[in-house]
Amino acid sequence: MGVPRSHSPHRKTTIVTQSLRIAMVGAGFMGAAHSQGWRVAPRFFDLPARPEMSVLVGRDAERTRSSAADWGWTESSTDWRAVIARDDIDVVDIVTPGDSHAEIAIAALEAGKHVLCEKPLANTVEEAQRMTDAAEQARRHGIRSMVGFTYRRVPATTFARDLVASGRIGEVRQVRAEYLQDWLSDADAPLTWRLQKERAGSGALGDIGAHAVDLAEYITGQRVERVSGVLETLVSERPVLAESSGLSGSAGTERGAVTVDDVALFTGRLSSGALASFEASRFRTGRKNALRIEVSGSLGALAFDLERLNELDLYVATDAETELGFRRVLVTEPGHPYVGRWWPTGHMLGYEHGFAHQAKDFIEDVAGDRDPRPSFADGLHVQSVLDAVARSSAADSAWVSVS
Ligand code: SOE
Repeated sequence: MGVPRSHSPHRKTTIVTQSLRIAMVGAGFMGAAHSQGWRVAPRFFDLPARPEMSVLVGRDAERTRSSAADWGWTESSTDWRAVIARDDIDVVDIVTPGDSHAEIAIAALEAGKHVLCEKPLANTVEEAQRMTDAAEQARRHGIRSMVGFTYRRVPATTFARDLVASGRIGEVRQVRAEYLQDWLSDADAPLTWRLQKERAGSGALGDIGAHAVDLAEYITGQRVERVSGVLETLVSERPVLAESSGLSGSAGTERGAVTVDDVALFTGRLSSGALASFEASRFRTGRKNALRIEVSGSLGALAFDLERLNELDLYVATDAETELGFRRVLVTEPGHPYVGRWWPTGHMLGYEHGFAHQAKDFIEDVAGDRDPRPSFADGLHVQSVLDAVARSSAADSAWVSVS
């Protein structure tokens, strides 16, 4: 049983001398989330190097200056190339829309900077491949890279992965993974960059389906090898924005074409032969941010829902017959992944903690000369799954191999 601990989370012991000077490119919603991660991680975790939030890079000088001040960055800039060329920057964190990931990441790696890049890794397999090649090249010189599939770092999902790896639910037989949101169910929601193929690459498939694929692969330790799927755009025109930023903005009366999918439904075959079903939708009315996964095994099952992220439902098939049922495990014990450095048992964590855990793991790996995961190669694989789903949809849902 978890013993309530005293209210003393700051049990840090190490005196850190090395610092990692970070430049973050992109200043939208993900910029705020990553800033929170960099700022908080060294205050709660004993890190081998101290992250310094050096430069925030954005497109609009005034807005970037103001965000830098709000979020705790020392400087701001509108020129990512000039920032990447600086000797006093060690890490480049990329949180821009997908259409600029490849250019920025490759330039940063070639300049000898460690790179953290938001998901999905790129907009196309070709870009993701070039990024992975550049990462491999840089790795030979001790330069590290990682993709920001942050939900791997929610304590309950990390714990789920540990349980599957330890054999607790036996052989994985079936997986159901879905990421459901409803912010597009209003047909008058504006045409943001996330609805434009040339900027976002794809719609629900890449934005949130990528998380479902990564989480399913992470928790099961398997790869999706074949898929059959369908993509659909439910509202084909939306009000054009004066300037599109993130999920919202102010729209006028002019309407423009939505060029990405609103819903992606697909079936996948995992490396072991097990079946997995996936859904990514921004039209699931009432579901705000429901990344859910259920893994059914020969000895038990696991179920997680991001809307209840401190909980993991566990079913153990060897329980007494009269007591069988999913039990709700509150993943807030000091023995659970990441939790020990936070609050006393039962005191909840939230969305932003995943970004602190991501920053912590990245810093530990960079300072410890280890390859962080998920790697660019992992990101390339997810990109190949997304591409295979699009190819399958175009071929009347035929089964397609993930290349
Ligand atoms: C928008 O749909 C979004 O912010 C995604 O881009 C994120 O990756 C996901 O974590 C939450 O939803």
